[in-house]
This record gives sequence, structure tokens and C-alpha cells, in this order.
Amino acid sequence: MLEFTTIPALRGWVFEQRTAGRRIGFVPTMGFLHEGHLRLVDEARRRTDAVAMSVFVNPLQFGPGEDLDRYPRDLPRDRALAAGRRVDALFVPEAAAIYPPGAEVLVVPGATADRWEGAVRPGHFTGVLTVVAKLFHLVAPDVACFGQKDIQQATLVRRMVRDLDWPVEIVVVPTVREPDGLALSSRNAYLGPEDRQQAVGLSAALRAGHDAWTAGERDASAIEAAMRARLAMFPGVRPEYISLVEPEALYPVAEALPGTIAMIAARVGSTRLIDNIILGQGLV
Ligand code: PAJ
Repeated sequence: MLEFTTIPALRGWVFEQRTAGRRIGFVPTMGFLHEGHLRLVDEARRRTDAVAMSVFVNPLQFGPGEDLDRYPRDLPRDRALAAGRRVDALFVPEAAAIYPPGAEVLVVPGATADRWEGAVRPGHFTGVLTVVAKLFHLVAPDVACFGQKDIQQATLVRRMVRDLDWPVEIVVVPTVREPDGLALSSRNAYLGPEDRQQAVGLSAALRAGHDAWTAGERDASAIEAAMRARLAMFPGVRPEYISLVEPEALYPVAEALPGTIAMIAARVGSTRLIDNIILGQGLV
């Protein structure tokens, strides 16, 4: 595995791949890798000839008072895990390389970014889309893989690519979970043992919602009520939103159809967690 910290070095590798006629797959991450990230690598490898991964804790997508300073980092471990999954090129830039002094142009999404995560984290998706746009320009991938875990992010990246006519195929990979259902997340590292036990409440609530739907319930508010009832069994989980939405712009729906997304965000102790399922797919 090659590792690059500068933009010219990365561009050199990209040029070589293109010259050799290889298709490039790309997996952007903020590091502290887990099996969820690595599943994205597997998917990129399956679809392309050369796989690039970025590890960059993007300051632009963190709000004031968020966890930028304590976001978990372990580059030696990330390096070993990425190499073990046959990543060809690991890009680990310094913040100053991505945001040189004076940079001021941003990629600002539309109303789809104002709901849900965007409502709680103003400016978050501007930070995400700006860095993803920059990375897409640097890596020029044919395929880029994102996790369903962050479904609003994946939706917005898809819209950016469509609205800006970008020839990148966006692949959304199902959420990888712990055996008890908790979605893998770098932020799970913040959870103490008791919070960890409570955190399973999010996936348990999604499962309850999916069970109600499978049993024939189609009324979105009834399904949301089933999810809240299940979540009430986890007193350590404080829900922020529980909602059924359509997949294009994440508008709330009244009727739950196949493909409708059940989303949940909650605090467990001081840690903020999100999760979702797609009705008809359930927890995979
Ligand atoms: P990060 O949180 O490191 O996640 C990188 C990618 O891994 C995202 O596409 C995310 O959805 C995916 N992922 C995380 N947990 C997953 C899980 N349990 N199963 C499957 N995929 C999972 O998301 C970001 O970084 C950043 O916002 C980024 C896109 C890199 C821009 O800075």
C-alpha cells in the first residue's frame, strides 16, 4: 500500500492509474477504522481496479463545541487495517493542504441538508460536501463508496453528484453492526460500559419499527410510536428525532412504503448516535 500526504503525490498516483487504464474506487473516511469502513473498501475493490482511501478528520464539518479535538485517531492501526484489506493508496493530508489560508469557496447543499442532522448540526453538510468535492477532484474516482449508516450524508453526496453532473458512481453500502445490533461507529469509542449497553436501544427501536411494518402496519405515526415504545425500555437513551422519510429528499411520510427510511438520532450519555433502516431491507 502506498501512502501520500501531499496533493501532488496523490495526483501522480491517480495519473498512473488512469494511464494504465485502471478504474479507480474511492472510500473517504475520518479514520479510526472499523469493519464498516473496511466493507466499503471491499465493495470498491469488487467494482474497480485500484482503491484509494482518505483518512482526514475534516475540521470544516465540525461545529463549535463538537468533538473535533477529541475525535479518536490511530493512524498506525488505520494503516495496518487498510493494507490488510488491500487498499492501494492511502491519502492522509494535513489540514493545511486541504484548506490553505484564504480558501473561501464552499459547496453549499440545498434544503435536504437543513433537515435532521443538518437541523442539529448547522453547516455540517456544507463541510462534508466541500471536503468530498475536493477529494473527488483529487482522486477522480469512477466509483465512490459511502455507508448507509450516514444516510443523509450519502443522499446529499448523491444529489451533489447529480446536480453538478459529476461522472462518479455513488454506491451506498449496508450498515455493519455489532452482534447485538449496534451500528459500528468510530464514536462508539466514547461509550462507557453502561452507555454501551443502552446504545443498543437505537437498533432495537429500528427493529421494532421494522417488525410492525412487516406485520402489515403502514401508518408512519403508528410505526414511529412502536419505535418510541421500544426505546422507552432504554432509559439511558434520549431520542432527538425518530422519523419515517422518503429516500429522495428525506421528507417525512404518512404512509410507510418499501424503501421508506426509518431514522433515529439519540444521545446516550454525552455521545450522539444515529442509525436507520430501509423498510423492506431491515437490519442486515
Ligand atoms: P466516517 O465517519 O469516518 O465514515 C466514513 C464512511 O464510512 C462513511 O461513508 C460512513 O457512512 C461509513 N460508515 C461508518 N460506519 C459504518 C457502518 N457501521 N457500516 C457501514 N458504513 C459505515 O462519514 C465520514 O467519515 C465523513 O463525513 C466523510 C465522508 C469522510 C467526509 O469527511
